[in-house]
Amino acid sequence: MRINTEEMSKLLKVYFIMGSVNCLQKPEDILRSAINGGISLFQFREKGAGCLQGKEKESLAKRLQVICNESGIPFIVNDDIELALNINADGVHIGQEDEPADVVRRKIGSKILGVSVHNMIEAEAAIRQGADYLGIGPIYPTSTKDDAKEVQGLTFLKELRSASIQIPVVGIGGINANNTPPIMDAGADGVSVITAISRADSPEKSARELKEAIKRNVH
Ligand code: TZP
Ligand code: MG
Repeated sequence: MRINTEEMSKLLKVYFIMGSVNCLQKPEDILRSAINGGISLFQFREKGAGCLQGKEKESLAKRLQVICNESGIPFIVNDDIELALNINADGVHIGQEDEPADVVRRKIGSKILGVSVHNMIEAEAAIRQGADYLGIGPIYPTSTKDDAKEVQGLTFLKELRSASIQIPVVGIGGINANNTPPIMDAGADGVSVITAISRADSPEKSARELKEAIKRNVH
């Protein structure tokens, strides 16, 4: 059975995304610490210069998946549908450069499907094709993604909500606890972060601060 909107919305509150290249400490330690701090969802995103490939990538994915499973945190895989199916991940997140959402939906059955979108046409297509949630960004400047699109601020998020599109939505790009409130006010269900947690001195503290910021701004 597909996840319902309410459950999806809850999972998006503090959505931590990480791959080995984002880490200053051991990925397993960062993930455990982030879980202790209260993240609600995890995405394995093994991308960028020097990222792991093949068996090494799969092995890290499995190690992180075990940690998520122990704590009941759903484990999402970025882009790599084959890996997600091989290890029986809880879902996948795709962008506009990946296979179309309806093709991915057929491959993954009822697993969670997230799609990055940047305008109304992409958003409407993703919803029609079976997305469970949308990722919107970069909201703020980020240096984590080399090929990130232009910073869009909150304009598109607000446009989506004023068009009465109710699908769960998460903001991404340059987000931390301090700049979270306007994103929630604009109608997001939660925030997704890489650097704010993966490169924090204490991923646990950083995750907790994000969780507190969300709690104060839930509508
Ligand atoms: N997509 C848009 S911005 C971004 C992705 C994957 C990177 C977000 O990373 P950070 O470090 O939280 O800015
Ligand atoms: Mg992609």
